[in-house]
Amino acid sequence: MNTWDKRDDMVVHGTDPYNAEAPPGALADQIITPLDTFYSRNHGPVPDLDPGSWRLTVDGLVERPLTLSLEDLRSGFPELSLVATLQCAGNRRAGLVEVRDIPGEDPWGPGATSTARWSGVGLAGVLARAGLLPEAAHIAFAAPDVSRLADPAQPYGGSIPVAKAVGGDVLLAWAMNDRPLSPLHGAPLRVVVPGWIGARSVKWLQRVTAREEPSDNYFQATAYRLLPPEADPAKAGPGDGISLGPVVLNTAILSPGDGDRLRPGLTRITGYAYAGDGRTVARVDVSLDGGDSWIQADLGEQAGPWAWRHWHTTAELGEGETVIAARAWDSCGATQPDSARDVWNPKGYANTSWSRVRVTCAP
Ligand code: MTE
Ligand code: MO
Repeated sequence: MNTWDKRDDMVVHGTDPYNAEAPPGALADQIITPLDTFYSRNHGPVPDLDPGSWRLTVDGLVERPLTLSLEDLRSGFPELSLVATLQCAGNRRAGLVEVRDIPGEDPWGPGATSTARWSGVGLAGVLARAGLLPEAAHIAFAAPDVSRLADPAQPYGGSIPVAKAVGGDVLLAWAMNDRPLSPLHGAPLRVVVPGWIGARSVKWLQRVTAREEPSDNYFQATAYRLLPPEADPAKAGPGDGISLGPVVLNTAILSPGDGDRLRPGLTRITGYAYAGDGRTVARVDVSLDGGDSWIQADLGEQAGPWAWRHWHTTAELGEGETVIAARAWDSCGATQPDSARDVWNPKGYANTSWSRVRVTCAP
């Protein structure tokens, strides 16, 4: 265990701020990710907030602005729990970096996604108590942590449309896997926006503001946007590119690992797939011949509408090198592009191309 109570074999992309993911095999075969294995993505130092004096402000386009303590939230609203996957928009960026370098962004593997059972209160109930005015179209979240990697330094925040905020199972969570939320994961209270990119699940939540427009926070207006391939991200300003919201269908092979040396013969192949808001994983295909032919994987349990789905199959691997590829299909019939070239973008978000691992079999 290290400072943040994470397993010792975490792939650490940075310590200040702390950014780390579990090795792929550690995510295999379990729907709920243990706390010590759950990835963490931070843009600034982790704030140390005193839960006793902490308050949540609810303001903006509401009839009754609110100031709520943790106790007010616990006693004033029903406690809700749900299993939800968080997926960083930068998950699998390493595959994009292989196409063309992405300076200034960490090369995350397939572990920038994890699943927890979250408990807290529904955002919808809190907004109902405040009384949303008819002009309210977006709900903005603000936190105290400041990113010094942006120039000038930027506080963290983001927003979601009102329809998702009131109808999308959005939680204000104080517990993760039935344990009090840790400082690293957003204590005392964080947003969990199921089915949306992790960036919208704002940690260390201090303010919820109803607005006509999306948040003008840097991380909503400028970062987490998909720019065209030729754009210079250093010159991108507020509103440029496509704002990322609902997660795009994705999958990753978790076992065997890339570069593994195996014995020839029947080999178990496992992974996860995740479809994001409004869709479910309908099918996962695995290929050993570059996509000329496909085996349908067995899908594991669907733990509610907001959880990833694990899958597995067995395939006969011959001697020598094999590239195993996997692609998922969602309930809309959409699937994933073959190549990372097809989706390369200057900030390295949403690498949804086929997952591939290269293994070598020798007797
Ligand atoms: N909230 C704050 N206040 N500061 C942050 O840096 N990172 C976001 C989101 N919420 C972030 C934040 C991003 S990009 C992701 S992917 C998730 O938190 C990661 O949550 P985790 O660290 O609990 O895994
Ligand atoms: Mo993220």
